[in-house]
Amino acid sequence: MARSKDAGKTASKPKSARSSARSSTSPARKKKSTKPKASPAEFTPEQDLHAYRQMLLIRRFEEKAGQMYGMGLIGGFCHLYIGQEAIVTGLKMAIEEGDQMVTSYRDHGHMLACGMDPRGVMAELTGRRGGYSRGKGGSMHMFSREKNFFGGHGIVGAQVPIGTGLAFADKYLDNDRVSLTFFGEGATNQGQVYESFNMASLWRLPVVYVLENNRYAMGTSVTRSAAKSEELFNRGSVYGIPGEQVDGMDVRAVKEAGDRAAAWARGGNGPMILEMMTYRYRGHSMSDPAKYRTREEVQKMRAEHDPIEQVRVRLMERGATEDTLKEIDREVRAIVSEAAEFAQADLEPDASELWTDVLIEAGA
Ligand SMILES: Cc1ncc(C[n+]2csc(CCOP(=O)(O)OP(=O)(O)O)c2C)c(N)n1
Ligand SMILES: [Mg+2]
Repeated sequence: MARSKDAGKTASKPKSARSSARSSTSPARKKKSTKPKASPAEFTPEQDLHAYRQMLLIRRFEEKAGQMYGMGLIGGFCHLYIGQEAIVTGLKMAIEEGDQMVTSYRDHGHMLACGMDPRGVMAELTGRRGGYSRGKGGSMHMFSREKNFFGGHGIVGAQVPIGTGLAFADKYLDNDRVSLTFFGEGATNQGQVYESFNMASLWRLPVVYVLENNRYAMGTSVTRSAAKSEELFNRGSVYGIPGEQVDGMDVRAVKEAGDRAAAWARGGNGPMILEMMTYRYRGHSMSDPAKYRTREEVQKMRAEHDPIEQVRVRLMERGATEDTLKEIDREVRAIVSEAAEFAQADLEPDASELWTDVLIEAGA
């Protein structure tokens, strides 16, 4: 792979040290780390409609979750994904049935993109027995083996070794699957991320590291917390992991980069890092008034880069009618309302459930 300025310093290493690194015939060494490409390939109208519907579902679901939290119907933490919808939507369009996803606590969008039932997700938020963790996990702890979604993790960066482990299992089982392992830019300064990079590169594990750079980790801006914050996609370079920076607000760019990265990992070349440049419109969690940034900054992102609006404009330019788009909006709102009603009508778990699902039964 191309060397960054810093990585270039390794050129002065003794020859023996260089030759003990991965062989220069490794395809990973030829892959360049790059900044975003100028313009991604167009979507077909069907792809645009699919992306529009999917991103709108995530946005409306999150808006409803925010409302319900405000009404006291959701307890605990609740981190919304509003603004970042193009990332999980575009990547889901790039991967194949059976590929896995694992992410942090900002996870509702990932679950919906994986095809998990909005009723089960919302009921988990309200702590009801029809929720994905039977009402005992909440926003940050939901899983679906059926949909290959492995959580939902509250400890920053904890999902990175887990996603790497999924890829280890995939390689071991030789099942041709890829693990998409998402984390925020705030997690990129954690040791466990680099321990994972090392093993993933060493064993050429089929993992795509999706770094969702929304510019803030709680109230701390990336420029205040990360060295060389303008090129986090290069953070795997010393391990020989190629990286790309991607416009994470453009679902087409996300899918295109996802196609490349998934093919790379599936092709036996090892891991790849996709740094998705994005923005969260809401505070870190529902309890964050977001005073560390200006209202104008948020407004500018919404007005100029909104991922859903971009697709809406494209669809209209290519002949979609207002009626078609309104109909999609109506359908999506109906799905979300139904989920919200279910999540309020469903029962709370019975007290006898307090000790179930805590430990796996012997022999299970
Ligand atoms: C190990 C650990 N340290 C600190 C926290 C508290 N914490 C929760 S979220 C967060 C910020 C993480 O930001 P980032 O990785 O950028 O993800 P984002 O919230 O922007 O999606 C912090 C510090 C935590 N949950 N776990
Ligand atoms: Mg962040």
